[in-house]
Amino acid sequence: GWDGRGERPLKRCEHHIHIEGTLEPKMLFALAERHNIALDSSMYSTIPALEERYRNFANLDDFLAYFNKAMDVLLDEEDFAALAFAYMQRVHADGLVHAEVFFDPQAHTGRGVALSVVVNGLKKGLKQGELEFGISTELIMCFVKHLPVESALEAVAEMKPFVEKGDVIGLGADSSEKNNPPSKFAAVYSLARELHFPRLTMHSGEEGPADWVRQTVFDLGINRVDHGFHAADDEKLLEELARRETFLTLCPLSNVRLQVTPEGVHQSPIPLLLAKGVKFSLNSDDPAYFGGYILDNYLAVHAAFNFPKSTWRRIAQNGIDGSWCSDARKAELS
Ligand code: ES4
Ligand code: ZN
Repeated sequence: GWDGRGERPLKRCEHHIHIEGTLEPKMLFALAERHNIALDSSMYSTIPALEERYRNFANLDDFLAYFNKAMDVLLDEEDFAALAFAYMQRVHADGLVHAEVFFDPQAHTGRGVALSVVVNGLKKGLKQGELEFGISTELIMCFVKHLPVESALEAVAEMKPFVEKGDVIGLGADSSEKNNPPSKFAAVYSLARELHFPRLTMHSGEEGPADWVRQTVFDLGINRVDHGFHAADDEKLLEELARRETFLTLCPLSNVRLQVTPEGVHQSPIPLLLAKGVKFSLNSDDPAYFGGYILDNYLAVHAAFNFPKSTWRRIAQNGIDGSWCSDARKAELS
Protein backbone atom coordinates (compact mmCIF):
# COMPACT_ATOMS: atom_id res chain seq x y z
CA GLY A 1 0.00 0.00 0.00
CA TRP A 2 0.81 3.71 0.01
CA ASP A 3 3.75 4.43 2.30
CA GLY A 4 3.52 8.21 2.61
CA ARG A 5 5.90 8.97 -0.23
CA GLY A 6 5.14 9.68 -3.87
CA GLU A 7 2.00 11.67 -4.63
CA ARG A 8 1.27 14.44 -2.06
CA PRO A 9 3.76 13.01 0.46
CA LEU A 10 3.04 13.15 4.18
CA LYS A 11 4.19 16.24 6.03
CA ARG A 12 6.05 14.84 8.98
CA CYS A 13 6.61 16.56 12.31
CA GLU A 14 9.15 15.36 14.81
CA HIS A 15 8.69 15.96 18.56
CA HIS A 16 11.19 13.56 20.06
CA ILE A 17 14.70 14.00 18.79
CA HIS A 18 17.76 14.43 21.01
CA ILE A 19 20.21 16.60 19.11
CA GLU A 20 23.11 14.82 20.83
CA GLY A 21 21.60 11.61 19.46
CA THR A 22 22.21 12.82 15.90
CA LEU A 23 25.98 12.74 16.44
CA GLU A 24 26.98 10.25 13.76
CA PRO A 25 30.12 8.13 14.33
CA LYS A 26 31.77 9.90 11.41
CA MET A 27 31.26 13.35 12.94
CA LEU A 28 32.27 12.02 16.37
CA PHE A 29 35.65 10.82 15.05
CA ALA A 30 36.14 14.01 13.00
CA LEU A 31 35.45 16.30 15.97
CA ALA A 32 37.73 14.23 18.21
CA GLU A 33 40.51 14.76 15.71
CA ARG A 34 39.77 18.48 15.32
CA HIS A 35 39.92 19.00 19.10
CA ASN A 36 42.79 16.59 19.69
CA ILE A 37 40.68 14.46 22.00
CA ALA A 38 41.93 10.92 22.62
CA LEU A 39 38.82 8.73 22.48
CA ASP A 40 38.55 5.90 25.02
CA SER A 41 39.76 2.97 22.92
CA SER A 42 37.72 0.44 24.89
CA MET A 43 34.59 2.11 23.48
CA TYR A 44 35.82 3.67 20.24
CA SER A 45 38.11 1.83 17.84
CA THR A 46 36.78 2.13 14.28
CA ILE A 47 33.59 3.53 12.80
CA PRO A 48 32.32 0.10 11.63
CA ALA A 49 33.03 -1.45 15.05
CA LEU A 50 31.14 1.38 16.72
CA GLU A 51 28.19 0.98 14.37
CA GLU A 52 28.14 -2.71 15.18
CA ARG A 53 28.15 -1.93 18.93
CA TYR A 54 25.18 0.40 18.37
CA ARG A 55 23.25 -2.55 16.97
CA ASN A 56 23.65 -4.41 20.25
CA PHE A 57 22.42 -2.23 23.10
CA ALA A 58 21.17 -4.33 26.00
CA ASN A 59 18.86 -1.63 27.39
CA LEU A 60 18.48 2.12 27.92
CA ASP A 61 21.39 2.43 30.35
CA ASP A 62 23.75 0.53 28.05
CA PHE A 63 22.90 3.03 25.29
CA LEU A 64 23.20 6.02 27.63
CA ALA A 65 26.82 5.13 28.43
CA TYR A 66 27.69 5.67 24.74
CA PHE A 67 25.37 8.65 24.31
CA ASN A 68 26.87 10.48 27.29
CA LYS A 69 30.48 9.67 26.37
CA ALA A 70 30.25 10.72 22.73
CA MET A 71 29.30 14.28 23.64
CA ASP A 72 32.80 14.92 24.98
CA VAL A 73 33.71 16.00 21.44
CA LEU A 74 31.14 18.84 21.42
CA LEU A 75 33.07 21.82 22.71
CA ASP A 76 32.51 25.10 20.90
CA GLU A 77 29.61 26.98 19.36
CA GLU A 78 30.64 25.83 15.91
CA ASP A 79 30.32 22.14 16.96
CA PHE A 80 26.77 22.62 18.22
CA ALA A 81 25.82 24.62 15.14
CA ALA A 82 27.29 21.98 12.82
CA LEU A 83 25.47 19.20 14.69
CA ALA A 84 22.11 20.96 14.43
CA PHE A 85 22.58 21.93 10.81
CA ALA A 86 23.59 18.39 9.81
CA TYR A 87 20.35 17.12 11.35
CA MET A 88 18.28 19.68 9.43
CA GLN A 89 20.00 18.80 6.18
CA ARG A 90 19.42 15.10 6.77
CA VAL A 91 15.72 15.30 7.66
CA HIS A 92 14.89 17.74 4.88
CA ALA A 93 15.29 14.77 2.54
CA ASP A 94 12.80 12.85 4.74
CA GLY A 95 9.88 15.24 4.23
CA LEU A 96 10.22 16.75 7.70
CA VAL A 97 8.50 20.14 8.04
CA HIS A 98 8.66 20.83 11.78
CA ALA A 99 11.07 19.69 14.50
CA GLU A 100 10.99 20.08 18.27
CA VAL A 101 14.52 19.36 19.38
CA PHE A 102 15.70 18.19 22.80
CA PHE A 103 19.07 18.92 24.31
CA ASP A 104 20.65 18.04 27.68
CA PRO A 105 22.23 21.22 29.12
CA GLN A 106 23.60 19.44 32.21
CA ALA A 107 25.53 17.02 30.02
CA HIS A 108 27.45 19.96 28.59
CA THR A 109 27.74 22.42 31.48
CA GLY A 110 28.88 19.48 33.62
CA ARG A 111 31.91 19.16 31.29
CA GLY A 112 32.71 22.86 31.53
CA VAL A 113 30.96 23.99 28.33
CA ALA A 114 29.12 27.27 28.89
CA LEU A 115 25.34 27.18 28.50
CA SER A 116 25.44 30.11 26.08
CA VAL A 117 27.82 28.16 23.81
CA VAL A 118 25.35 25.27 23.72
CA VAL A 119 22.14 27.24 23.16
CA ASN A 120 23.58 29.85 20.79
CA GLY A 121 25.34 27.17 18.74
CA LEU A 122 22.26 24.97 18.44
CA LYS A 123 20.07 27.98 17.65
CA LYS A 124 22.48 29.05 14.91
CA GLY A 125 22.44 25.64 13.22
CA LEU A 126 18.65 25.33 13.46
CA LYS A 127 18.12 28.85 12.08
CA GLN A 128 20.38 28.12 9.14
CA GLY A 129 18.34 24.98 8.49
CA GLU A 130 15.06 26.89 8.76
CA LEU A 131 16.29 29.39 6.16
CA GLU A 132 17.65 26.80 3.73
CA PHE A 133 14.97 24.13 4.05
CA GLY A 134 11.84 25.84 5.37
CA ILE A 135 11.67 23.50 8.37
CA SER A 136 10.30 25.19 11.52
CA THR A 137 12.06 24.33 14.77
CA GLU A 138 11.84 24.74 18.54
CA LEU A 139 14.30 23.87 21.29
CA ILE A 140 13.30 21.98 24.45
CA MET A 141 15.76 21.52 27.33
CA CYS A 142 15.72 18.20 29.16
CA PHE A 143 17.05 17.71 32.64
CA VAL A 144 18.67 14.33 33.21
CA LYS A 145 17.07 11.96 35.68
CA HIS A 146 20.39 10.35 36.66
CA LEU A 147 21.68 13.49 38.40
CA PRO A 148 20.32 14.89 41.70
CA VAL A 149 17.12 16.94 41.69
CA GLU A 150 19.22 19.87 42.95
CA SER A 151 21.21 19.84 39.71
CA ALA A 152 18.01 19.83 37.63
CA LEU A 153 16.70 22.81 39.60
CA GLU A 154 19.92 24.70 38.84
CA ALA A 155 19.72 23.81 35.15
CA VAL A 156 16.14 25.06 34.93
CA ALA A 157 16.98 28.30 36.75
CA GLU A 158 19.98 28.89 34.51
CA MET A 159 17.79 28.52 31.41
CA LYS A 160 15.47 31.37 32.42
CA PRO A 161 17.02 34.07 30.16
CA PHE A 162 16.88 31.75 27.14
CA VAL A 163 13.23 30.99 27.82
CA GLU A 164 12.49 34.70 28.13
CA LYS A 165 14.18 35.32 24.77
CA GLY A 166 12.08 32.56 23.22
CA ASP A 167 15.15 30.45 22.36
CA VAL A 168 13.94 27.55 24.52
CA ILE A 169 10.20 26.81 24.68
CA GLY A 170 9.96 24.07 27.24
CA LEU A 171 11.19 21.51 29.71
CA GLY A 172 11.48 17.78 29.32
CA ALA A 173 13.23 15.05 31.32
CA ASP A 174 15.29 12.20 29.96
CA SER A 175 18.10 9.73 30.70
CA SER A 176 17.90 6.79 33.09
CA GLU A 177 14.35 5.85 34.08
CA LYS A 178 15.19 2.97 36.41
CA ASN A 179 14.71 3.96 40.08
CA ASN A 180 13.59 7.44 39.01
CA PRO A 181 9.79 7.71 39.33
CA PRO A 182 8.25 10.91 37.94
CA SER A 183 7.09 12.07 41.41
CA LYS A 184 10.77 12.51 42.37
CA PHE A 185 10.92 15.50 40.02
CA ALA A 186 7.76 17.39 41.00
CA ALA A 187 9.78 20.36 42.29
CA VAL A 188 11.62 20.71 38.98
CA TYR A 189 8.35 21.09 37.08
CA SER A 190 7.01 23.46 39.73
CA LEU A 191 10.04 25.68 39.20
CA ALA A 192 9.60 25.56 35.41
CA ARG A 193 6.00 26.70 35.86
CA GLU A 194 7.11 29.52 38.18
CA LEU A 195 9.61 30.64 35.56
CA HIS A 196 6.95 30.54 32.83
CA PHE A 197 8.37 27.75 30.69
CA PRO A 198 5.59 27.64 28.07
CA ARG A 199 5.67 23.86 27.46
CA LEU A 200 6.23 20.77 29.61
CA THR A 201 6.92 17.17 28.68
CA MET A 202 8.67 14.16 30.22
CA HIS A 203 10.17 10.84 29.13
CA SER A 204 8.02 8.29 30.90
CA GLY A 205 7.03 4.66 30.48
CA GLU A 206 9.90 3.74 28.17
CA GLU A 207 11.25 1.11 30.56
CA GLY A 208 9.10 2.19 33.50
CA PRO A 209 5.54 0.93 34.13
CA ALA A 210 2.14 2.33 33.12
CA ASP A 211 1.78 3.67 36.63
CA TRP A 212 4.66 6.09 35.98
CA VAL A 213 2.85 7.45 32.93
CA ARG A 214 -0.13 7.87 35.24
CA GLN A 215 2.05 9.83 37.70
CA THR A 216 3.40 12.01 34.90
CA VAL A 217 -0.04 12.95 33.60
CA PHE A 218 -2.23 12.93 36.74
CA ASP A 219 0.17 13.95 39.52
CA LEU A 220 2.53 16.26 37.64
CA GLY A 221 -0.11 17.59 35.23
CA ILE A 222 2.04 17.03 32.14
CA ASN A 223 0.01 16.43 29.00
CA ARG A 224 2.76 15.31 26.63
CA VAL A 225 4.62 12.08 27.36
CA ASP A 226 7.79 11.05 25.55
CA HIS A 227 7.55 7.34 24.73
CA GLY A 228 4.68 6.53 27.09
CA PHE A 229 5.07 3.05 25.66
CA HIS A 230 3.94 1.14 28.75
CA ALA A 231 0.71 3.13 29.02
CA ALA A 232 -0.49 0.51 26.55
CA ASP A 233 -0.39 -2.09 29.36
CA ASP A 234 -3.29 -0.32 31.09
CA GLU A 235 -6.52 -0.03 29.15
CA LYS A 236 -8.17 2.33 31.65
CA LEU A 237 -5.18 4.65 31.42
CA LEU A 238 -5.37 4.65 27.61
CA GLU A 239 -9.01 5.71 27.79
CA GLU A 240 -8.06 8.53 30.14
CA LEU A 241 -5.19 9.63 27.88
CA ALA A 242 -7.57 9.73 24.92
CA ARG A 243 -10.09 11.77 26.92
CA ARG A 244 -7.43 14.27 28.03
CA GLU A 245 -5.84 14.35 24.58
CA THR A 246 -2.50 13.50 26.13
CA PHE A 247 0.04 13.31 23.34
CA LEU A 248 2.59 10.48 23.16
CA THR A 249 5.82 10.85 21.21
CA LEU A 250 6.60 7.29 20.13
CA CYS A 251 9.97 6.12 18.85
CA PRO A 252 9.55 2.80 17.03
CA LEU A 253 13.16 2.08 16.00
CA SER A 254 14.49 3.26 19.36
CA ASN A 255 12.21 0.73 21.04
CA VAL A 256 13.68 -2.07 18.94
CA ARG A 257 17.32 -1.09 19.57
CA LEU A 258 16.75 -0.65 23.32
CA GLN A 259 14.95 -3.98 23.66
CA VAL A 260 11.54 -2.52 24.49
CA THR A 261 10.22 -4.37 21.43
CA PRO A 262 13.14 -6.78 20.88
CA GLU A 263 11.51 -8.70 18.04
CA GLY A 264 10.60 -5.71 15.97
CA VAL A 265 8.25 -2.79 15.38
CA HIS A 266 5.29 -5.18 15.00
CA GLN A 267 5.38 -5.48 18.83
CA SER A 268 4.57 -1.78 19.18
CA PRO A 269 1.10 -0.91 20.56
CA ILE A 270 0.47 1.60 17.74
CA PRO A 271 -2.70 -0.19 16.47
CA LEU A 272 -4.11 -0.27 20.01
CA LEU A 273 -3.43 3.46 20.46
CA LEU A 274 -5.21 4.18 17.17
CA ALA A 275 -8.17 2.05 18.24
CA LYS A 276 -8.36 3.83 21.60
CA GLY A 277 -8.02 7.28 20.05
CA VAL A 278 -4.80 8.13 21.86
CA LYS A 279 -2.91 10.83 19.96
CA PHE A 280 0.75 10.27 19.11
CA SER A 281 3.57 11.10 16.75
CA LEU A 282 6.35 8.91 15.32
CA ASN A 283 9.89 9.99 16.03
CA SER A 284 13.54 9.01 15.69
CA ASP A 285 14.79 9.67 19.27
CA ASP A 286 18.55 9.19 18.65
CA PRO A 287 18.85 8.46 14.94
CA ALA A 288 22.66 8.16 14.87
CA TYR A 289 22.37 5.30 17.36
CA PHE A 290 19.11 3.57 16.46
CA GLY A 291 19.47 2.93 12.74
CA GLY A 292 17.22 5.53 11.19
CA TYR A 293 15.92 9.05 10.88
CA ILE A 294 12.27 10.10 10.74
CA LEU A 295 11.35 8.53 7.40
CA ASP A 296 12.96 5.22 8.38
CA ASN A 297 10.71 5.19 11.44
CA TYR A 298 7.59 5.82 9.35
CA LEU A 299 8.58 3.14 6.85
CA ALA A 300 9.31 0.62 9.62
CA VAL A 301 5.80 1.20 11.02
CA HIS A 302 4.34 0.82 7.57
CA ALA A 303 6.26 -2.43 7.03
CA ALA A 304 4.90 -3.73 10.36
CA PHE A 305 1.24 -2.71 10.01
CA ASN A 306 0.57 -1.70 6.40
CA PHE A 307 -1.89 1.03 7.42
CA PRO A 308 -4.23 2.43 4.76
CA LYS A 309 -3.67 5.93 3.39
CA SER A 310 -6.46 7.37 5.58
CA THR A 311 -4.68 6.17 8.73
CA TRP A 312 -1.38 7.69 7.60
CA ARG A 313 -3.11 11.00 6.86
CA ARG A 314 -4.62 10.92 10.35
CA ILE A 315 -1.28 10.13 12.01
CA ALA A 316 0.42 12.99 10.13
CA GLN A 317 -2.39 15.46 10.92
CA ASN A 318 -2.33 14.49 14.61
CA GLY A 319 1.40 15.26 14.50
CA ILE A 320 0.70 18.73 13.14
CA ASP A 321 -2.13 19.37 15.61
CA GLY A 322 0.02 18.18 18.52
CA SER A 323 2.97 20.37 17.60
CA TRP A 324 4.11 23.27 19.74
CA CYS A 325 4.09 25.77 16.90
CA SER A 326 1.79 28.70 16.20
CA ASP A 327 -1.73 28.18 14.86
CA ALA A 328 -0.63 30.05 11.75
CA ARG A 329 2.16 27.51 11.18
CA LYS A 330 -0.25 24.62 11.82
CA ALA A 331 -2.64 26.03 9.21
CA GLU A 332 0.26 26.27 6.75
CA LEU A 333 1.13 22.62 7.36
CA SER A 334 -2.42 21.24 7.28
C1 ES4 B 1 17.16 8.84 25.37
CL1 ES4 B 1 15.91 6.79 24.15
C2 ES4 B 1 16.21 7.81 25.48
N1 ES4 B 1 15.60 7.59 26.62
C3 ES4 B 1 15.89 8.35 27.67
N2 ES4 B 1 16.77 9.34 27.63
C4 ES4 B 1 17.40 9.59 26.49
N3 ES4 B 1 18.32 10.50 26.16
C5 ES4 B 1 18.64 10.33 24.89
N4 ES4 B 1 17.94 9.31 24.39
ZN1 ZN C 1 14.18 10.19 23.99
